[in-house]
Amino acid sequence: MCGIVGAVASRPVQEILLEGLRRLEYRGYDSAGVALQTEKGIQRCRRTGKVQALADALHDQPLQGKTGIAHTRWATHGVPNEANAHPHMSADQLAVVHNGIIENFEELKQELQAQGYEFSSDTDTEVIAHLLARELNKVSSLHTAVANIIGQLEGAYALGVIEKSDPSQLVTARKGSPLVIGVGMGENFIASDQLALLQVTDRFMFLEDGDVATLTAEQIIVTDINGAKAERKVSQFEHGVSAADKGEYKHFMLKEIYEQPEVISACLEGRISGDKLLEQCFGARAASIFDQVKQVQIIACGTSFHAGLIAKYWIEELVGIPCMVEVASEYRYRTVVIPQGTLFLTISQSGETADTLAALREVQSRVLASLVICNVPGSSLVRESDLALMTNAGPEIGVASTKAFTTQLTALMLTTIALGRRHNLDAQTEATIISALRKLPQQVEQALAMDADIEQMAGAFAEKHHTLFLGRGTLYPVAKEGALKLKEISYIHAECYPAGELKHGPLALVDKDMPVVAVAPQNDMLDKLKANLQEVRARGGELFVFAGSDRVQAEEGTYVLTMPECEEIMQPVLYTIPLQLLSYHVAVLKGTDVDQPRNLAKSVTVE
Ligand code: HGA
Repeated sequence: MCGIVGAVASRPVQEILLEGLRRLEYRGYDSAGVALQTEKGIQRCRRTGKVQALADALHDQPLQGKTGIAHTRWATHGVPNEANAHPHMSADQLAVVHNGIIENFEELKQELQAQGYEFSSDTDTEVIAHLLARELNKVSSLHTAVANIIGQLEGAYALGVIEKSDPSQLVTARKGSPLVIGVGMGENFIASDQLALLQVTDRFMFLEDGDVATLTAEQIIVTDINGAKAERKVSQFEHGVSAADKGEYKHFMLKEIYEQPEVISACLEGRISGDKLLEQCFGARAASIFDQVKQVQIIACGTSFHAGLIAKYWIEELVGIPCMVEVASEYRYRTVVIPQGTLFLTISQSGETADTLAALREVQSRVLASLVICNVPGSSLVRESDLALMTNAGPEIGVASTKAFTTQLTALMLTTIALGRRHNLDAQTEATIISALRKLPQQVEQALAMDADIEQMAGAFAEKHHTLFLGRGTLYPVAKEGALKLKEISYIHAECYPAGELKHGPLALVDKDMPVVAVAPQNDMLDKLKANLQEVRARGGELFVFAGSDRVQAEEGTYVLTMPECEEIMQPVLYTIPLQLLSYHVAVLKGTDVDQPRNLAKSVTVE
């Protein structure tokens, strides 16, 4: 996490940097800062809290400069205070912004302190500033100094550096943390993601691990990990600028919930034809890889992990091969046995999720092939996987993921079909699924029409401290995702159980103060689920049921909202919608910061 922006131009850049930070605030927001090359040398301004606090300070005392770097922080080393906020400086010579973690910073810090370098923060980042200052005693070019010191850094970094003797340049480098270069006309930029720069350019250059680049207003020079000059392709941003605006909506989260019919269509576009999947959408090598797949290992974190849990049901039922699902932070650190013919499937909105990326790197050479389901083209997971299927959800700004999840599910169903063709899935079943997928955007639209009823229902939750979510089958992970959403943005404790587990423990918690949310579609598990719901009612628990049939009746203490009709196979997508809306409205009633909930950040690029 953390967001970096930098600019080198022939016009003042303070406002460009601030706007970039506002657009990156989803990545971290405990403090923010800028450093600019001014007539008085490098000048810096930092504030704790949100970017607005920094903007207010700069409004009172603007910094005039045409080259600068800026940062919005999500602390990993050192508490979120002004001294730890970036940019970090070495005396008044240079300033650095950093996203990532320097694992060996303690050793480096001791060494530098012994040589007389004074530290003014508890961050790992500050060692980079002093290492550079020390290196600049030996070499005259900032580019060379950066290239020389990055070899000493263990861990992950994306850097932006300015140095006082040459105000016309900005040097950047990356390894393991995201960074793009925005290519302008007579001005150039850096940022942690493209969104931050859409105000100034729509052309981007992606750096590879170990690259160092020097930007001036007129040119960009890149060297690779070996110090050799490198060419990196410039590509055009694909989504409209409006994707980064809230429009008529009060929050990005609500906007993104409402975008789901459109983005699910976008995810299907060009990938299905008639009643068939166009398998080439996975890339030229896909067919020969899929032919050899004997099982699937899914690795993901958070919401993406829930998408993976649903895909497991699909793959085992429709493909008929084993599918394992595990959170990346566990998988990457344990001894894993990888059977032959394993397709390693990662799921990540940003494509930069540190644990998922590390897991991929850990096993890349031991698996048959890797496939990523991802929303950000050009991200690390996309670049490093053998195959990629983009979710095409467009930029997701709300920290709590919504449209990314439902498009992940759409993409996972496409993956299930591609694999299923080689195993259990016949043409007729494929046609049925494709037809269900085609109907999905409209059904999601109908689910969104439940909004007003759900808003009313939210009142029953706002004062509560605990909730329980229940589901069975593919709707169990959907209920888990519902519980995660509620805790993320409303800070209400939400647990989720497969409904059949209720009697094995959690039933002890149920009383009138613990609302129970259940997703109860019309399927052959309905009677079993209804029995579980009776167990709740018998203990005085209030039930809030999203039901797929009139066989779940509203009565005292049981509130029922009927879902639009939908093919059973795509129910996980549809039943996600009311749970997203429920969390949203509860959070709004509680007055929390919906788009930037406390303690969280969006693209989790640290361990
Ligand atoms: N380690 C640095 C940067 C943190 C970061 O990238 N977070 O996502 C710090 O703590 O300031």
